[in-house]
Amino acid sequence: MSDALAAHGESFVRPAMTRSSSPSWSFWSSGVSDAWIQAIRAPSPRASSAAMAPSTPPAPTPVAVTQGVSTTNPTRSVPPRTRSRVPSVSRGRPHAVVSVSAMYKSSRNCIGARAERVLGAEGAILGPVVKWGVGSGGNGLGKRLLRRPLPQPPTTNHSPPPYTRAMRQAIGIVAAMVWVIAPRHIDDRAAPIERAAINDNRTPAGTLRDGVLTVDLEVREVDWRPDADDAPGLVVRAFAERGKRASIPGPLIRVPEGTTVVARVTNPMSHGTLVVRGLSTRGSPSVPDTLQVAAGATREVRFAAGAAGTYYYSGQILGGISSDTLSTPDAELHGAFVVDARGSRHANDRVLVIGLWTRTARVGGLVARGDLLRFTINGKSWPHTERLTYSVGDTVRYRVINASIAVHPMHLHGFYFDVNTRGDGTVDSTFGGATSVPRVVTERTAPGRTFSMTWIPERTGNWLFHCHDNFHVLRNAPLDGSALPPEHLAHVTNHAVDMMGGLVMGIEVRGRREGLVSQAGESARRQLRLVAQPDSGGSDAEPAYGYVLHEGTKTLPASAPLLPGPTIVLERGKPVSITVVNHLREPTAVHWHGIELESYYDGVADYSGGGAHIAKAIAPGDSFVARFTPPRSGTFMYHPHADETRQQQAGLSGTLLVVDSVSRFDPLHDKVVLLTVPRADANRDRVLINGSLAPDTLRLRVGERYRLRIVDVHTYRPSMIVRLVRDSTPVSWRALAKDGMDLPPDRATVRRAVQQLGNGETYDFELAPREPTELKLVVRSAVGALLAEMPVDVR
Ligand SMILES: [Cu+2]
Repeated sequence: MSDALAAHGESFVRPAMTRSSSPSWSFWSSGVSDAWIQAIRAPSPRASSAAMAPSTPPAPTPVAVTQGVSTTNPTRSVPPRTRSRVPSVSRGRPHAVVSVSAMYKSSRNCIGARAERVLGAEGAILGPVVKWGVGSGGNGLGKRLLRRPLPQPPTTNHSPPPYTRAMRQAIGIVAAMVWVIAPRHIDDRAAPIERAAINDNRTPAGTLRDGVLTVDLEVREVDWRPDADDAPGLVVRAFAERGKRASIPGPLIRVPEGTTVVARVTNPMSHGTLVVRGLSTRGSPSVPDTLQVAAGATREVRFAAGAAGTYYYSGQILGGISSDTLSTPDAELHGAFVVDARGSRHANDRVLVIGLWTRTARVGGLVARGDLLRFTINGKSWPHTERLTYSVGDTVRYRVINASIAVHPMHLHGFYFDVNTRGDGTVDSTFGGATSVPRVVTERTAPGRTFSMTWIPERTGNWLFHCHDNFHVLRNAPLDGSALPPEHLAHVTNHAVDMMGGLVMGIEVRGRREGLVSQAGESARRQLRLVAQPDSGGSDAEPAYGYVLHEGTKTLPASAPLLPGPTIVLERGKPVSITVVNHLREPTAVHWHGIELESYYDGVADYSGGGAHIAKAIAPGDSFVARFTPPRSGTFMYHPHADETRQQQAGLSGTLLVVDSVSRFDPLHDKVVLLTVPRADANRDRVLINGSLAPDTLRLRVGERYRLRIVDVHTYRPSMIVRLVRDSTPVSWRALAKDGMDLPPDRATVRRAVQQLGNGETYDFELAPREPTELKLVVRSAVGALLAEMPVDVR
């Protein structure tokens, strides 16, 4: 990982600091309506002029001419139906000049570049939005944003500021004028709105003829249902092919290498310039990237598709009118753009676009269940994401596009995958040829980045591909703003469905059953017992739990506090039975992260297994026997996959080591660095190393070789950076393994001791100190905040 990447997010303003300075944050988080927000805001000159703007589409204003772009006749390009969506006066209410959305959008301007710097900090959901809290969005989407209104605020004990009356009078006059000029605009809001199609990115848009793809795109307001089709939805803007339904994500542009693309883009909005990025030759960072389309105009762009790879295009409406402020109506204005190398396509090549819509924002990645946001993959949130089905032995290829403004460490259960390419939306680099391909179970992807991966499902059953930032796989409040019960009071019938949400893809592998794991008889298995139990301290909201490991007469840890979780050391190729005993007052389950095992033992409560043979959550007082035979030595982890955010914070996670020989395992030379979230006050800039805020000194001897195993099971903070420093300068270490997979020689290199970590990743490094010295292992956030320190003493 380059330093540039490692440093991304440095300019991010930590929401925790801005939270208290942003009054509107608390307004929104308490569900206050637009009207009340309006009442506390000063009217802006721009807003009034906008409110009086002509209701017919204005003539296109001059825009910067991009190479190869022509402007076509705007009157021809705006169909009557769309024109009737010109925002009415009642929608273009006065609003604040200071614009969050503008902030947000300028940061999102190029998802790949600036957004990553501004917003790519660990766990950052919406720094700027939280920071500013007010602003202008687009063409009057505000009041329609939620298909059902948020709960109304109390109105009795609140006096409107004096200007409110004058504002209302002004609005009334303008509304009357518009009524005379264009009455159909007034009742526009009552018109049914187009339901967005959910785009599974299997059908390319446009017409491909003689090496030329012609595609007509336009922006529309749509009714989007990221949850169930009949659940409350949102009004957002989406791309559409003209003459077809709009979709989220937008139409897929997918062409063979060598194709010329002719894209006509229409902005039917009455106000605001549509800025589109990504519709230019890919693979060449120097090509002009921005296409600006004035309100009411259509522009055409013609370009060579460029180098094979995974890309995307995105849009935003700049300078439009909106009464909505905190929501992100342009968050779904994006679509995949794939250039296939000749002859490279195959049946299981799928494009997965990650999106994030939010109305409420939370600090530092600590998303509350009640927050109004949606993490989506191809337009849907778990459990409504598409279920992918494969046969044993298939070759499966995903192209993952992070079109959201958050970092996502994407984790595949049960199997390793090859990372074939990594891109930034403009350039896609391939691994291959002289260098080996990273083989991992977790790939961290920053905002605006893309990657492609290949894997082969070798075992049947249900599997997951999901984000390992726990806060991105939470079930959030319904989009009508109604409340979910607190997790510890949630009445759950199926953990996988009731407790998870967001960035999760369900995978079913069918075919012949492989007896890989559980064939050994019970007597041939090593017997372990892992008890999940309450620890001292804790509360319902922030409980304290821990694991105790028993083997024969041995018990780990011997006494409270039960932190860190005991390191389980298994032997490669040796069958094991781990009886997980639940002494908690709530159901749990244990996922053996990174282990290649049978689905039934994979530990996703109420999901793992296949057909009718599904592993239930382990009820209080009950137990579950996990049987597997770890096929490779490496560094792994274990953690609950039932209410995982809360249970992991409570203390339920630990390191799982697989070694060549348990009897020869030498803890004096094999050192674990386990990073977890503190039990209480998890949003403070503190991270536990081996269960402690003041970890024990790591003692090394000159002339010996050590293996350092770094395990990241933090519940959020997907961009922590660990450094091993002398004074403040990183020393060197040799990379050995990632996610339990040994690195091939070309990757097992000596390098600066700096590593960016994503949740669900493990890294092994070799240290061979040559002289006595004092070192420190330092963990910092992406924005440089000190999270943890461990002294390293070399004698
Ligand atoms: Cu994520």
